[in-house]
Amino acid sequence: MAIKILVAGDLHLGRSSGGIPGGMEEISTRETWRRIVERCIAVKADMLLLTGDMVDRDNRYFEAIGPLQSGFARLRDAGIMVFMVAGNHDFDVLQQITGSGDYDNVRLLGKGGEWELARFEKDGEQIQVAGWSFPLQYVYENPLLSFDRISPDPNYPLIGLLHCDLAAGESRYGPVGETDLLAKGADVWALGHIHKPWVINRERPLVFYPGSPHALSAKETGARGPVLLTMEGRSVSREQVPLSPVRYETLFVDITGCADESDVRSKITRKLYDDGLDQISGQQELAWIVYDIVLSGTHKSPRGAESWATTGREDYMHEIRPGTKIIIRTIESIISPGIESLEKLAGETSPAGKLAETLLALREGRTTPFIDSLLADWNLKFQAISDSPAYLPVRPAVKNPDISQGGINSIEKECKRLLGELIQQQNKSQP
Ligand SMILES: [Mn+2]
Repeated sequence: MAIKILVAGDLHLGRSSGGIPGGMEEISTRETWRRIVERCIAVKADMLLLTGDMVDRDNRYFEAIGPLQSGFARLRDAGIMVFMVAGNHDFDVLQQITGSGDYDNVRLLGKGGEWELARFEKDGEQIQVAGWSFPLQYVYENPLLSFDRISPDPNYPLIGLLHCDLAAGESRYGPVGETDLLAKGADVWALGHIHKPWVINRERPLVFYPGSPHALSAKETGARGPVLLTMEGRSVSREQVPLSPVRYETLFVDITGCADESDVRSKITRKLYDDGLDQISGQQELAWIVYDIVLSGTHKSPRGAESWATTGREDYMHEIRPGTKIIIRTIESIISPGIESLEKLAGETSPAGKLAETLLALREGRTTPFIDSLLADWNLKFQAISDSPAYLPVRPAVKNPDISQGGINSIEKECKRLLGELIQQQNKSQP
């Protein structure tokens, strides 16, 4: 008989999705916790595995504990086991909740940073769950170094539960390497900490981050939700269950050929509608789709086209079906002046000529002395900003940013913007 397991982590109870007007219950992570619990019951899951950071450190006492407890009680009444580990956000609070002894169906594994093994049995089938919890907010050492202190039975499937920072090099959030995980003899590693859903290894062992089940900010794009595992012996199938009430997306809108404001606006509206329909197919639970729009294509006045698009952005809200609304969070522009005008201009020695030459070179992947000097300048300034003490607390989140590509994108964007303005001024001064 198959064993059904729902896996979630990084819910950050106490937080809500950003960039959405009003403070509705449906955009808070409590709502997604409620949905996870109800889904466990609806699919008749045997167990729920939680991979840490279920509770947000900054908001824990007031908002998180009550919902977590009532969820545990619902699961207890439905006969569903919960195995969990603590992350860097909830290393102390999960222990307080489970320490009360009210929930004999809930096991916090690996308290105090000591690996712990639990057994689950159903109809004569057995699964082992090994877990390790954060003992403190920061852990600089690889938690797998002490894994060998437990002795799982090789005759039964083994699931490892761990909140850790994979492939990050040095980290204060439990750094581990992929090879460490592969070598431990587990059939599945369910991980927490990284918010992007990520499958590191597909075949035994299956190694994956379910990602944050509730999209918290515009950085967390795409479908979000817990992962449903079905285990038959040692064979595992995996399926994401998109339960997040919010989805963030970036949408490119090519405005080439748009003659006026109403053209640009209706192009955007149409694109939003088409994309919105794609997003909601199969996702009954979606209450909000939040778009970052990037205007692209060519226009003789890039600046003008951008301003047509951005006026009235704040008021845009479209109900694409009852209960699901679309809003625009930001509009950015990478519209460029038409290629014909670029080639013609590039021959001139004027400032516009210089910009056009630069844009053509960037488009063809070439570099010029001008681009090299801008890029060197950009790198210096970027370094100065990222080295500033103000960014110290967030620096671990910015891992190896592709600095030169960022510089090139910025240069391209600014060249387009400047050139657009120059052309517009020229057009105005012509009789
Ligand atoms: Mn974490």
